[in-house]
Amino acid sequence: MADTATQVHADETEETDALTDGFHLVIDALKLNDINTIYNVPGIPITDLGRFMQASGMRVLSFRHEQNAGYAASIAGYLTKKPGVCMTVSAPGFLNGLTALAHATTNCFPMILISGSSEREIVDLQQGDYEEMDQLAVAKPLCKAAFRVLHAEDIGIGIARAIRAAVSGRPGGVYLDLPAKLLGQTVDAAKGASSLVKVVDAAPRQLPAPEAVDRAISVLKSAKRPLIILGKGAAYAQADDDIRALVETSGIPYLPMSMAKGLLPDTHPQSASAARSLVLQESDVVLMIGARLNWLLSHGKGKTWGSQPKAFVQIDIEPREMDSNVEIAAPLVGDIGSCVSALLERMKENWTAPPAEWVAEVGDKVETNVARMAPRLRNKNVPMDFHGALGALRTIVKERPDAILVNEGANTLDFARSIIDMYQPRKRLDVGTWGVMGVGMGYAIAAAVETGKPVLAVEGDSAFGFSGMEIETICRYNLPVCVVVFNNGGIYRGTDVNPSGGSDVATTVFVKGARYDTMMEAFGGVGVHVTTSDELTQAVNAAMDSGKPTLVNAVIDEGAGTESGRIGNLNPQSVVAKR
Ligand code: ADP
Ligand code: TZD
Ligand code: MG
Repeated sequence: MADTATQVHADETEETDALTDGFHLVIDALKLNDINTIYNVPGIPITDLGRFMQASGMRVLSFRHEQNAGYAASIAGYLTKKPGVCMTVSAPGFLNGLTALAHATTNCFPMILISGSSEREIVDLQQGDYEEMDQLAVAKPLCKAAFRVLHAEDIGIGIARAIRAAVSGRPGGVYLDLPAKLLGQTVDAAKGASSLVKVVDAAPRQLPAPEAVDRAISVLKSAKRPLIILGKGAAYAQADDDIRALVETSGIPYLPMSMAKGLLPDTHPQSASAARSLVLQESDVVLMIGARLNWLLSHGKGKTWGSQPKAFVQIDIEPREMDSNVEIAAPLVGDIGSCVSALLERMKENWTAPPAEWVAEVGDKVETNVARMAPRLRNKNVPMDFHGALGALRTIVKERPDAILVNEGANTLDFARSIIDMYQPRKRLDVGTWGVMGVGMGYAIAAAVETGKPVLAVEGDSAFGFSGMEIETICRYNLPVCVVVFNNGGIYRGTDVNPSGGSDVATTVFVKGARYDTMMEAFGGVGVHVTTSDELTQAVNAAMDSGKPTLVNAVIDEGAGTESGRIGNLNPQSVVAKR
């Protein structure tokens, strides 16, 4: 009897040894492609998938809300040029992750959202399955590509397609639908192994056409007042040395978009950041590198760009970006690394620096504006205003240039962007193309996880609220993140009053005297309450030295901000209300 039992058991083991399943094929396919970190929220049908991933040595970080896991994945993609992966449950979890997927697509970050889904047969007949939703159809308009895998043998191909779609050409978000049934499907192990695909050259170089390079060089040479604009595409491309060499060889003043700050140090003599209005208005030829002429650049026209006619040279991997808002005189379509090195080669042969009067005019303006700002940054007002508080943080970032700065809010964002100088590429992570609130804690977590560097998250009190619960995640994984909440008691300001005279507070106002620092303490992190810029400096330095999860509640003057920060002009106006 005993012998028979042993025999049966041995046969069974042999049989399962020869099998693999959907769970394990997903893991093997990701690992084969060097994807080893997953940002997720567990639940049916992906709980075991997460467990098996962790057991297989992958890093699986669990969040409190899928949107934050999704933002983490999106910025992991930006920082690493590999797709960041967010994993969610079906319908509601999927929808929670979808905002981040759309955000990744909008910002050109490579990301894959993997969601479990319910029984196809029931979903398609709309018979009311657990978390029923036709997720593939919902995802499609919001991402670059969307795939569903129905057979375990196709998992390798499905994941390969998702990776290639996310990182090739203009990067973006990809949705991958994995029905519950797929995960449990078994396949012969050898057959399963041979179905996996290692993606070769996932983001191939795209060389610019020689005649396009000639055209770009000739337009640049015609300039009397040239300008270079660096966007976050340039930072993403990781062609840092060549971009710096191009700027320096050309001698042209440059303007970094917010996430391109630090590609060259903001203190670089050619930086025109402090003379933004002047260079946009007065330039005659503008070389755009990985930046779009969208709302952030006033669509390349109108008052911001002055009356001076412009000729644009634009480097972008996406051909359809050309002429999207204004005529592009010299489109240079290709990957930034290849395009920049092609221009650089030609400049090394023969190049004349831009006219000295232009360079001097820009330099003088920068100097005047920097000098004008300096005393405001040293102010010791109590309560702190944005300048005093950010002046303190500016010094900290100068002393710790390899720390990563995460930044969101309205005034907290706009003032920090112009006040805090960045010194290294890809160190400033912010609200991006949509100006979205809620990226803060997801970004901070992924930045710490992907780079191992300390993170300073400078957050408006409203902005922080969108992802605030993730401070538990920060404490759970003991990440070196210091969150500074700029607590001005509301959205833009804490001083609005309810115009009806009713007992509700105004729509933009929060609880007075809120103590966000005590939230951090609830999870075992360090909470500090500060009211002066010296206390702020001390608290942040201590956090950065210790690497302990810290939240600094920085009290900011309730009345210091302005409506919508710097973009109040985008608010529609009511003629009727003004009558
Ligand atoms: P910003 O907001 O900083 O102005 P955008 O997000 O508007 O930047 O623009 C980034 C641009 O960079 C996009 O048009 C995108 O197609 C492009 N891009 C991203 N990666 C690359 C790359 N490796 N090579 C060329 N262009 C790229
Ligand atoms: N919801 C989302 C997802 N994104 C948004 N951008 C907004 C709402 C609208 N919004 C802004 O554009 S800024 C902001 C909101 C709600 C918050 C500003 O308040 P804050 O910053 O406390 O974060 P300041 O320093 O008080 O201006
Ligand atoms: Mg606020």
